[in-house]
Amino acid sequence: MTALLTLTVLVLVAIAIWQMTKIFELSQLKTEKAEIANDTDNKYNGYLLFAFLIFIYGITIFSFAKYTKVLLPEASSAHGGEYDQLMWVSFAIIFFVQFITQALLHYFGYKYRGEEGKKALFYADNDRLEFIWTIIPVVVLAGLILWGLYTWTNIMDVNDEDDPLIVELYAQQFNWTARYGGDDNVLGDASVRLIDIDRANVLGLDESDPNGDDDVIVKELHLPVGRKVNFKMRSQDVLHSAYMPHFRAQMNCVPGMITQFSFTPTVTTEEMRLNPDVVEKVKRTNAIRAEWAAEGRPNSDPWEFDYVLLCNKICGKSHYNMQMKIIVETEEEFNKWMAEQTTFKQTVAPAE
Ligand SMILES: [Cu+2]
Repeated sequence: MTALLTLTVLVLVAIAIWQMTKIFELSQLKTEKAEIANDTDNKYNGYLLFAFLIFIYGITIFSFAKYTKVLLPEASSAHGGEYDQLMWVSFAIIFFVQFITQALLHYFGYKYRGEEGKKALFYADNDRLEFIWTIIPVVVLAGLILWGLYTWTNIMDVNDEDDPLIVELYAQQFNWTARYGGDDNVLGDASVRLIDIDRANVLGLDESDPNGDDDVIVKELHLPVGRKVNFKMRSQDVLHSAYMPHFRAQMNCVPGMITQFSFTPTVTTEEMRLNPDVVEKVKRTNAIRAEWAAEGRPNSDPWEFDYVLLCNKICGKSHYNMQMKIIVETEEEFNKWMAEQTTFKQTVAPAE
């Protein structure tokens, strides 16, 4: 509150000084037209344009140098490479075009600055020039869009070829639950209307559907490396979004319908922990955490890399913490883990 008052006083004082200066200026006898830019003013503005050009190039280079490290590490899914390539090519084109157009824009602003007695040339149009600056963006954009559509169609082709593992991701405020199809790899029918918390039927499985008996419900997502996974997303309450950044995957979870996404994990958690970018990130994070620990602040335990499933729709007050750990492991490790899990039939309480 004090800060706001101080700021208000400062602003008011500034306005008062400005007004007083104006009154003083108005009271002076005018000898020259001070409001109209003269050659010196125009020259300064021309130089300022150049300075601004250097500033935007500088800040671009600075941002690339300093912040590239916060980008995601190499993709951990089969389709991720293609997706990243599309993004980097788009970045490169944008960077190249902005580098040239900004230079031209500011150079011409400087070159043709106002000068006493100089008159602008009347130049109606030039068909060839207009053709060139229309056709180049058309070709480049059409290429990018077509490539994007092709990539999108490839990624979004959810089918049952190659014996995919079927996994349901169930979103609710504010946590995730995963469900596997069990031995038959078929998910039992479910509806939010059948949820029975007292009997531990938390996902609303339809008990009359035998496919659901061997379903496995978990709070930590395990995936075997190299096997395609078909995700079926459901939401209990509001819009959520299942976001698995390391796998370049995201799909909205919509109440009342099942949405799908499919990908093949290609790098195990163990392998990813050895990735140079990840090693660096862990080092940086733990350096900050060590400082926190020294200050006695919470959440300062050393961190270890894990894949995560995050919610990417602002779905309520604890949205920020809506996440689930994902472990990508070898098929043997996965099968061993799966064998230790209990099925829906084993965990649900008998009906009275
Ligand atoms: Cu959410």
